[in-house]
Amino acid sequence: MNIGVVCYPTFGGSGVVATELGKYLARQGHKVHFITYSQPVRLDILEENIYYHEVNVQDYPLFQYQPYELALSSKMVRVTQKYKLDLLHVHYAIPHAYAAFMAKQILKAEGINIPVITTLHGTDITLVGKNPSYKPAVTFSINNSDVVTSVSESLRRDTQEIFNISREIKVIHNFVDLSLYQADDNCKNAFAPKGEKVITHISNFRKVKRISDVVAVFHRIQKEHNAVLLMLGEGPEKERARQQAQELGIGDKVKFLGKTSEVVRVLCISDLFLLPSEAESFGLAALEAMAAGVPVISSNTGGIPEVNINGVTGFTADVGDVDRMAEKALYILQGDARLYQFGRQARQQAEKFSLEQIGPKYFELYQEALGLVGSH
Ligand code: GMT
Repeated sequence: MNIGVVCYPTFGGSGVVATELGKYLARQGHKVHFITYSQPVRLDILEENIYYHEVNVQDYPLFQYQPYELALSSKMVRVTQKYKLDLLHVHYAIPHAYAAFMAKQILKAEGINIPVITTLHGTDITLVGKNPSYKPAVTFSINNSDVVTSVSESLRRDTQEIFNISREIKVIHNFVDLSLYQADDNCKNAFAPKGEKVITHISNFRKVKRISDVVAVFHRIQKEHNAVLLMLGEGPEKERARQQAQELGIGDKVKFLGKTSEVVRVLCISDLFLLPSEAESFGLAALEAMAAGVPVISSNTGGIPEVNINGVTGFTADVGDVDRMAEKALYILQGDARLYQFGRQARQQAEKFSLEQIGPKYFELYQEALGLVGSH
């Protein structure tokens, strides 16, 4: 199959899912064409069957905002024609599903009928998509995709509640490549030379992640345990978090590692993962931590409870309830046996979301989508 993939190329979860799925399909022998404005961070363009097409937006002084959707649609049209794509799979509705609809119409006028699969990821629905400035266009592009998937049951429900949706939404949970996650004790010395407990958080440091709760929970943890907090990622709330840590007198214990490519290694040396988000359709970072055998303390919002099972793989608490989060973190950290047990259960839960189990579901969907429009 020749597959076109549109996604955000950044560190965000939707881009990671799109890239890992594309790499998996390429390993199965399909030709996978990524169409994005820069090379996706986890994409190795030297891998077999992987192609990368950059979307270039013309800078013109008349435009206050450059028309990215137009450039993206045009690129989708050209790549589909040149490489005889069988389908377009777009991740994150805004503006990808909208641009894909336009590309589909342009191609239709040329006699090419290509199915569009839209995967909804989270804030494209729960935060940005429902804003009145985007809502009609998002509703239209979801309803006019050939197949729509969401990454959790919770996101499916939210989509149906927020928008006037006339089509089925299939849930395909996010996945993780379990083979990448192996314990790496050697590397632990670098961050925890005195045997400190390693507490980790990974995100794009947006408000929705409630970064100040991460610091507040860690503040309570480190009163009882010799511990460090590793903060991975970049974003608008990072400096505020640094300041908060300084004010609490724990600046030396909170380490900001930025956009590191060593996510897997850091997770493999972690003892506990914190994800206190305000909204979270799935929580891919939590799943990745669990794959590394790391228990998760999280909020119970959105799709997180579909991943982090309260009392089994870690604990969940109401958004903002840092007292309970800290109390449960301390409970897990109380003794190696308990930490090990939660870690093992976390890994077992992650195994239900393996690439081998979830990857084929997308392929089945592609075949279904091709049947829907009839191959060309
Ligand atoms: O929706 C976003 O905030 C961006 C998106 C991303 O690109 O990181 O994150 C969402 O998609 C991830 C992958 O499916 C999910 O694991 C995240 O839970 C989800 N983020 C939110 O819902 C806040």
